[in-house]
Amino acid sequence: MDSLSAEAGLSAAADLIAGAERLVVFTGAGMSAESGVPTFRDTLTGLWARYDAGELATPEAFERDPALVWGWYEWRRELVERVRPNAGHEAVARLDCTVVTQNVDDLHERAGSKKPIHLHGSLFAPRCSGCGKPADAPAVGGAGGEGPRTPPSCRFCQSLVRPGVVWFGETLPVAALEGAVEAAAGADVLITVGTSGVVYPAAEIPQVTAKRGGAVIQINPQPTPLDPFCAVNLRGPAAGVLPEIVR
Ligand code: BV8
Ligand code: ZN
Repeated sequence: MDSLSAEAGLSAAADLIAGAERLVVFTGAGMSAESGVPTFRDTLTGLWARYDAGELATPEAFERDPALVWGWYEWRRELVERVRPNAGHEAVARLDCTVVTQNVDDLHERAGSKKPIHLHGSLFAPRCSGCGKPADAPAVGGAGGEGPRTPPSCRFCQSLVRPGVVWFGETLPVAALEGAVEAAAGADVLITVGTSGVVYPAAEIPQVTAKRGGAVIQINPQPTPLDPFCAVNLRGPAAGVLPEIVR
């Protein structure tokens, strides 16, 4: 179904959500854009501009230059600590739904969403790169600015502590992926918000719902490869559209 006029699209989406029995909200970096968190493609500003996100977010990059990669994630963590959930996060928190996110920020939790499923980990769960044990979260509110920072050492085995995120080439946490696929397979309505739908296996999630006959609603200012799977495509920003369709 091609995109209905904006008004019709908004009310069709609102009706689907109001009538949903098992609702999933699937989010990407665009969900946090209006809070001031750069999307994955935009995170490379300033010092980081000379690097490719896909390169920095890899075990090889951490192996090669741990201080550069740790510095990048610490910069992103401090940025997230300085911002607040937006009206989109707040609208999602009002819904009785399962939240599945690719984001490593904690804005869904801070808006009040219960136990969102983090497919790609979190900026707030550092662990040892050797023994895997959780490491102490770095002090809150540091304004370390941009630049390489030496990662702390594990107090159990002295190996380097790494960010608790999933890097390219690494498998996703099994429980998170299984929980997300199960929720998507059982959903009668899934809203996909602010994702370019190019990173796998995460991008499969909305497709699981569509292939099971569920209705998929997309919120994104731009078209994405997920368009063909969607019953309703709403071309707008998350913090503008979600409060409109969540009664
Ligand atoms: C794996 C954590 C087993 C770290 C991330 C199948 C086909 C092709 C490739 C593969 C495949 N299977 C596996 C691969 C390889 C790879 C992959 O998918 N590569 C892609 C690039 C082709 N996948 C993996 O490596 C995965 N692991 O498969 O393991 C394996 C291992 C080896 C070999 C084979 C299999 C692990 C992937 C996870 C990587 N970690 N994040 C960190 O954050 O630093 S991924 C990271 O990038 C994010 O988490 C997210 O998933 C992705 C970015 O996408 P988006 O969130 O969508 O953000 P993006 O910036 O792209 O787009 C923003 C969108 O928002 C845009 O559409 C924009 O229009 C919109 N927008 C902007 N403003 C707003 C808005 N929308 C609404 N409102 C607004 N205001
Ligand atoms: Zn260790």
